[in-house]
Amino acid sequence: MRNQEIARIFYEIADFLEMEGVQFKPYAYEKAAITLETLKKDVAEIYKEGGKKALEGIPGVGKSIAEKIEEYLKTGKIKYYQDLKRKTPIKMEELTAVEGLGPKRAKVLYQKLGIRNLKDLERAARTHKIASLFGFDVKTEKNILEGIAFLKRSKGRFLLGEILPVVKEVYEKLKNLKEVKRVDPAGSVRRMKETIGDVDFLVITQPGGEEKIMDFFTSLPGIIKIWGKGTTKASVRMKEGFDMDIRVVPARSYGSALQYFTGSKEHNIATRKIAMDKGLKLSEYGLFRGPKMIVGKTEEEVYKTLGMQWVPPELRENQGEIEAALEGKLPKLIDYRDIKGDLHCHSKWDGGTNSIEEVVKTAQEMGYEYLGISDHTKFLRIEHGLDEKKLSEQRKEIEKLNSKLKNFKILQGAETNIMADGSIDIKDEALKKLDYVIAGIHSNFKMEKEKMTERIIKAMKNPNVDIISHPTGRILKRRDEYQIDFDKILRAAKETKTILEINSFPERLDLNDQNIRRAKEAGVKMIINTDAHHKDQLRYIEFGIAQARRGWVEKEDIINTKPLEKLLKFFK
Ligand code: DGT
Ligand code: CA
Ligand code: CA
Repeated sequence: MRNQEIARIFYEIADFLEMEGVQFKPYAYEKAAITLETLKKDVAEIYKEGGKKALEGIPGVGKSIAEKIEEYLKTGKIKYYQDLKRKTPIKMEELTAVEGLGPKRAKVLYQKLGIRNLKDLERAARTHKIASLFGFDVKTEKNILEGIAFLKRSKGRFLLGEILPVVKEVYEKLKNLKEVKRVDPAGSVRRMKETIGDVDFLVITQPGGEEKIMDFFTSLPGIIKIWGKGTTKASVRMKEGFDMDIRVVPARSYGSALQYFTGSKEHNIATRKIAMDKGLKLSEYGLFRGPKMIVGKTEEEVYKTLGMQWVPPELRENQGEIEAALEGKLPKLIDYRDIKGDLHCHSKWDGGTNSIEEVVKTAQEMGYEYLGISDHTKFLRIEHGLDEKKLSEQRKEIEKLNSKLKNFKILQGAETNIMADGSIDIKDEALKKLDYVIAGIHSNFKMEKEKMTERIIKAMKNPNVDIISHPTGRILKRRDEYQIDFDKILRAAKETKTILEINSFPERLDLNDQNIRRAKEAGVKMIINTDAHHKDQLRYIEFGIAQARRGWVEKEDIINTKPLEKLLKFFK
């Protein structure tokens, strides 16, 4: 798939254009990038089948952008992009990865201080060259250094959302190979951890199939380096920057190998100790008594022989699951098919890509029973936020669509803004008319802990606010949580019957697994939403459900596992 590469370039073009102060065009490139990122079909394929015209048929792709895609597919380059880069030779992606540093500021830093990359930026900030520039101050300098430190901490890890699509593609290819009897992704991918270091595949082969599998794996498209290739093991680097390992293991050891390579290391140490206490030895080769192998073929029999329940991979972090499994008290986790609808989706009304009708169609294809449209509201002017009047116009469209739908209901919500003082940017009378109200923080992220906590609690006390979106504000690899007293937030959520969101967007996953578990223990209800800005992003729900499972959540804890009528009862 070339889609991701091209999307990345388009995001960068958007940044370069924004830097130049160009109007509208950056937005067009960004939109095309989002579409490409979520497109299930390979653009190269689309082009091969229908040429440039077919490319123009992709939503958000006009004539000029289609030409750029064509050029890239033919030559591997886009001249327009090369020219932009030549004009301002900075590492745009690297610099704008620093929280709070946008393209415009990057340009100023380049022009005034010659800053081209992260290294230059760090040096300039450390030697206090930035604070004295017009439009910057000591605080921005401090923020830049904090942003850089944050990037360094998360370096070398990749978002589950970036990795999983590649893993699924490779998995399908391996599965279809006639030499492959069974294949599974193991490691942190199987545990659905929010970020991934590397990908680990395990395979059982048909007799004599090892060589074929090694050859196939090391010649997958997208490989830029082969670290090693043996008879049963291989390791490669993908163009996206992450590594993939594969191991062929014998069928009789497959269960114990899968258990071992799924990890986590901490979970394994604990299971090995349990084996030892029983006079057994657990390894990737099997569960042994002395030299004799007792079991090893399946994970289930390995856990059973250890006197434990089989542990869902998402729980394997040695965070209490060992004890629970020994007592037969593991939670009955929410299932990947339990969600009945998504209540956080944006539409064309606030500048999203798709019409309400289009998003609804995807929701129906996913087997949902309802969908909530929750566009941004007026404070977010850059996001074309809706005001009271627009909301009531939107209501009419939704009612009209609903009258035509069978066995499906569109709800009207809104993702309103929690202002610095905790008030909401839409009048109460207008909020009352909505089916439900989401409130989230989209500004003033850096507030003192106490003030930030009070700000969110005040929003929860608003009798119209039902859901707090992305409650802690963290952005993976970019921004830490806001300073908040989460226990206090949980108590207030419980008291005010406010629902906390598990936002499924790969960069957010907010609440994260640990906060989800705390919320569950506090008896706070949650909702798993996607925050989709494009219809295909409704599929991100998988990542939110994975986090919920990692947070020990059961079906009962999540309100959008309920049918519509029961769901509505949770709103104030
Ligand atoms: P990652 O790749 O950093 O996201 O995390 P994992 O969990 O996939 O770790 P990785 O790829 O280093 O190893 C895969 C699994 O192999 C790991 O989850 C548990 C097992 N493993 C690796 N090293 C050790 C070890 O030193 N001791 C034990 N008991 N298990 C290990
Ligand atoms: Ca791994
Ligand atoms: Ca590995």
